[in-house]
Amino acid sequence: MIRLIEDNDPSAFEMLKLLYPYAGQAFIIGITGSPGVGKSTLIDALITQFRKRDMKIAVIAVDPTSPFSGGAILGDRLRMQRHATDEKVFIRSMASRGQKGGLSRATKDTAVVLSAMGYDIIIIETVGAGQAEFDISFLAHSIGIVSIPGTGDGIQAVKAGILEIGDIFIVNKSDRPDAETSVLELKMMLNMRRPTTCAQTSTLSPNWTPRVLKTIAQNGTGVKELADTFLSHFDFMKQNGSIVQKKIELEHLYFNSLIKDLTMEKILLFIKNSNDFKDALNKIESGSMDPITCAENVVNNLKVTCKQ
Ligand SMILES: Nc1nc2c(ncn2[C@@H]2O[C@H](COP(=O)(O)OP(=O)(O)OP(=O)(O)O)[C@@H](O)[C@H]2O)c(=O)[nH]1
Ligand SMILES: [Mg+2]
Repeated sequence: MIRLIEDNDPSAFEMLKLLYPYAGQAFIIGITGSPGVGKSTLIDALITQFRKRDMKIAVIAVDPTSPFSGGAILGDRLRMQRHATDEKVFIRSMASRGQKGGLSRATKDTAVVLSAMGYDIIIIETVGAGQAEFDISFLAHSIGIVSIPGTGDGIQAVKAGILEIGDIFIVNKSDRPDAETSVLELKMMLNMRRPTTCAQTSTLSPNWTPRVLKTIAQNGTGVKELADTFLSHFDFMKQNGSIVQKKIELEHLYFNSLIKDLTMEKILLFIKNSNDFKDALNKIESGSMDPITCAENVVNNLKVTCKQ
């Protein structure tokens, strides 16, 4: 099913419609941070913690940065290898391969499949956040931002708007010096963060105070607390009802991205079947008009009528 999604197979669309009513129970966690901060190692350790609670875990490792990212993806798989034989753990990597609607849609569709399959927790690993191409806050219920000590990541986070979307901030590699300074720095910046309400396009639940935790992913230090904190964030959202709001918000975003994709597909098909388009191709081929003017003419001549 996931392969069909990746291959833009039309049958995937039909199957997603059937699966959709069964999706929606899973808790979706986004783990994001700069390259190499230890996200995959941390997820590997988190899987161990969630498995102790007998939960079924799925991981989608997303690499939006490059279509030639075989290496990074291999790294992600390798770090989580020890769970490969556990039938209640599923790990999948996704790279940009020109999916319809981009990687966000493909990842969302994959999360629908995994949720319908009864995975309790779906973890999405992604490099960076707040990027135009892939925004984790469109997909996850709870977001963990991973940084490491002494890299000035905190300042970067403010610049990238990451502070606004994080629910849990993780200072990994805290076996390195200055971990405590990074924790304090993050806490200070979070104190200055503007309060956000659920109605805004943010993953912040009302009144949830973002947590800052230290971990050493390599030996599992602090990861039990991290797993507990993610689960308590989920409980918190369930108890105050904000999870319902959050899910509606995410559904709207999914709906909007579908509208965008389907509209684009329909219009492109219409254009490609038009005489204007064929004429323009001939003009480009004969060299009588440049492609820029041709494209402009085709689109300017477009008349869209909607059935009311
Ligand atoms: N010292 C130390 N090293 C760590 C820790 N956690 C991870 N590492 C190491 O950091 C390196 C990168 O770890 P990954 O888990 O691949 O990091 P990542 O963020 O998933 O990397 P990308 O997916 O490539 O962005 C590996 O060599 C890990 O062994 C830690 O807590 N302390
Ligand atoms: Mg990784």
